[in-house]
Amino acid sequence: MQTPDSKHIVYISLGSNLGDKKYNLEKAVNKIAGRAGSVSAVSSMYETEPWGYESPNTFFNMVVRLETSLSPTRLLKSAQDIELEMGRTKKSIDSTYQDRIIDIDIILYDDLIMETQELILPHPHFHKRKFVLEPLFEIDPELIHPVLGISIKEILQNI
Ligand code: PH2
Ligand code: MG
Ligand code: MG
Repeated sequence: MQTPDSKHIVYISLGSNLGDKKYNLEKAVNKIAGRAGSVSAVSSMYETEPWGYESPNTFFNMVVRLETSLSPTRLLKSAQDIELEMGRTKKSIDSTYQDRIIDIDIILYDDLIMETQELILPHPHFHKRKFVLEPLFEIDPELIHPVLGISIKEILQNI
């Protein structure tokens, strides 16, 4: 049973490729910690090339582990609020990714598998993206992908 104080373990991926990128990541992590729960692990920041679209602006990416009592939907709303407060504008144009001040994505929420219009868990692309897998590996290499049934370490070895 889920009570209001149940703790859920969530992994969140953050990325920024505009402005003071490292500062943007730090600010977003502080905002998450201030309103969504307690941040129990933080990866290093990784400089990465834009994946899936062309841009001269490289990214900084990181992953944090969050312990939260928020539901997936509430947590998503909280992440979206933070993105907006930090000045995030367009998400994509004609389904092409855009440069951004901050992107906050829920990657895993316990071992929950769900799909609604607004949120798919686990994140449907993260197992293909080194910019998520590498920082996640740094925090929890043995973590099992709930759909693929293999660890982050194994996913990275096969990529
Ligand atoms: N996010 C994307 C698309 N491409 N590439 C990098 N390196 N880092 C990202 O965070 C990223 C991306 C969509 O959200
Ligand atoms: Mg994203
Ligand atoms: Mg996003």
